[in-house]
Amino acid sequence: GVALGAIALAGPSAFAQTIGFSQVGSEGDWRPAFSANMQESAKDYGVDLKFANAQGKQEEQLRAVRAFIAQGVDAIIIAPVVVTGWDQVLREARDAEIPVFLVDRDVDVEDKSLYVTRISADFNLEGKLAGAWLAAESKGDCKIVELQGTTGSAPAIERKKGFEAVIGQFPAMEIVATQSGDFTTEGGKKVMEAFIKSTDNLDGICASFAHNDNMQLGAIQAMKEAGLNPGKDVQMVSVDYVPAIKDALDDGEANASVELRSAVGEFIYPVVLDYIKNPAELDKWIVIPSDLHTAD
Ligand code: GYE
Repeated sequence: GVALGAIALAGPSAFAQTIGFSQVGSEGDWRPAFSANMQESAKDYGVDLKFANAQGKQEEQLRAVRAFIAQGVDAIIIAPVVVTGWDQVLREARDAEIPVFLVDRDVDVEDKSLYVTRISADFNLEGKLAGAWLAAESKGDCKIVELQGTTGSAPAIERKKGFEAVIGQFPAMEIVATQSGDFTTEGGKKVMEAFIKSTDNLDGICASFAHNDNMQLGAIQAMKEAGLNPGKDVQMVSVDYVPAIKDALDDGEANASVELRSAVGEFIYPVVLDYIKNPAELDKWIVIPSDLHTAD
């Protein structure tokens, strides 16, 4: 006991906790900003962060998590690509007595005790905020094209559900075309090109709802190339609020974006580090607030 205080004076590095972080990939603009924040703020918390980029592949994530287990890290943080397929590897972490924290995306496991908690925004609420904005803007009368995020990912599932829950209250609001653009600018551009063809130049379409800004930015490009007026003829609403969509909002080519905070290391590390010191049961979800922005 006596030695503890004295050793603590040696500074955080003497007690650095080693944390493995399995990140989805580097798609879009939000994800790299989130990765950079996790890496930079690790230093502020004296965390030795082992960062693994899965390039959008769940197999890579499973490999990374198993490598973290083999290294005997103090905790594992996962931003899961998709919700399914996690039970087995989470059991392996539990058998090794390594606590697992989810950040950003969710998993679908029967036994929620397999992870300590999830620290993330409420994607369902984001979809609702987007839908509520569009309902007000269109006075409840709007045919919508939807650009979905990565199939099977929590944000694609929940943003769609939340959005549909709100527009479902308005008999004249309807999604007339929907497709996945995989959360990328190129994906969004391709999907919007297909929508432009299938709807005769977006004839009668009042809005584009994209599950993230990068797909919307790709959609804006596709529409401009087709001689259409994004932000004017078609209302453009998306999620993330990255710098490029702020520019598009200023230019009147986008109309609304729900902010997803990327500087969230300050929410995540204190929870993980406290738990390592004092493994007390936590709420299963620690929610980071969301906010809707428009041009004004
Ligand atoms: O909105 C998107 C990213 O998982 C909520 O993933 C996140 C989403 C985010 O690629 O831009």
